[in-house]
Amino acid sequence: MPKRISFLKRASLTRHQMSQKLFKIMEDKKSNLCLAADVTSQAKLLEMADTIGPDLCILKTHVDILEDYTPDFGSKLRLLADKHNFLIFEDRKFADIGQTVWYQFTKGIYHIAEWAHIINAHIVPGPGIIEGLKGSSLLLLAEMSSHETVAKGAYTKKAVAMAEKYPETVMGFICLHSLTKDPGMLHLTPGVKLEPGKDALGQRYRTVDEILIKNKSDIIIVGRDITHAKNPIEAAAIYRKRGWECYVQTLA
Ligand code: 5BU
Repeated sequence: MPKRISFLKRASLTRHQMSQKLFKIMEDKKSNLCLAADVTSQAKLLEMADTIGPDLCILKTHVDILEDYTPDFGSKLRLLADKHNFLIFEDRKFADIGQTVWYQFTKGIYHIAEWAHIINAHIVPGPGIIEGLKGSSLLLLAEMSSHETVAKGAYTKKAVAMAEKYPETVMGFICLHSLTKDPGMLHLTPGVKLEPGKDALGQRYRTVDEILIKNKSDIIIVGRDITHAKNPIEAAAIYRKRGWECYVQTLA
């Protein structure tokens, strides 16, 4: 099986400054764990960011599920990101024409551009969506974890081709497998648990080992198995450790 290049080396193989920063955080913290902090209370989210933050390279948000959102949310989360050295990824999944996604990214209630380090987008609209988000730190949805997703085959290849045209904006992919030989590109995978399985609404879970060793992804995105654990801090530590072991095991 071909071995992987270290995250530290890969930091020097990308022009994207946010990717360089992320590779370095991963190496410094020995973490390829992204927490999907899917809670509906801002206080709870900020508490998790403060307690679990030391184990994370990225904290992923869905800001629009917060029931008590206040405009200082972004600055409070940024303070915790600085304190614990993780990046904030708003999983907004932009999906409209370039002009509209630019408004959605910079305006409205959430002003995502002011606090999120990383965002993501569907490729359905075509390259105009990347043009509209130019200069951001963008992940393209090339594959999804859910049952009977249509993001596969030619669609996934199209995402890779679109990413290659915008190296100054696109950092990599949300995907299930490594998709490109370009070592500067990042691969982040949701739908991860310690045991395979599914939920009641179409989510499919694969194991950490399958995602990182067999499929050669880079970062595991874990939500409910940490947030709903009896002890989320311990659960996060287990995922960080297993994720890092899988990475080290596949190094050249
Ligand atoms: P879970 O609790 O580990 O199932 O949470 C998974 C998270 O990843 C959740 O925030 C989803 O919105 C997100 N996700 C996903 O599950 N599958 C995908 O294909 C994409 C995002 Br894209």
